[in-house]
Amino acid sequence: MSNSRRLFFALPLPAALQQQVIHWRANAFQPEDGRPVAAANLHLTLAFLGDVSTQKELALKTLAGRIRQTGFNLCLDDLGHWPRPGVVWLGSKRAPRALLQLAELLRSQAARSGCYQSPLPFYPHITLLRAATKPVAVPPATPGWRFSVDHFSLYQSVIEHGRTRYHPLAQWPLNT
Ligand code: 3AM
Repeated sequence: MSNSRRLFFALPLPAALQQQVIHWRANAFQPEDGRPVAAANLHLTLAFLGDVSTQKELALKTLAGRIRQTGFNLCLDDLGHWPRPGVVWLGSKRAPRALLQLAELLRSQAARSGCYQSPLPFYPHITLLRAATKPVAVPPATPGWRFSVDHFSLYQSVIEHGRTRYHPLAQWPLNT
């Protein structure tokens, strides 16, 4: 599809936290466990949109700009492995209600705009390793990082020199 971009809404991780996570990850996993996601690509997907036309992108941005949702603190105190998609992830034992509401809103706006949404339940997570299809010894705990979420972003997913890169296109504040 020409004039379309592969897009998704996500929560970015603060740059300092991205660095802390990759340094911890280097010790917490073995090289054969999976392919590490680049520090700058660490994010929490809220809604995957797929290939979106310029016109639909504009409409989705307008809808995103109308969202009035409170910010929240996110505690990254959970870890897991999904062998089927081959993902090792970082998450929250108790996802904040505001996070779930924000994702639900973005996903329903996307669905109403014709972006296919997976029927699988939304499980908020940050992908740490991909291609993790073999058993992985998941550490018993994370350092328990916490950060304050005060905006969400729209990203474009592109392949550059054979590597996936996520470019932030726009961001919207969450109410304090
Ligand atoms: O970082 P995670 O894994 O949570 O897995 C892709 C990534 O999320 C997901 O969108 C995010 C940015 O690429 N993704 C890719 N293709 C997808 C699809 N067809 C998808 N999510 C749902 N359906």
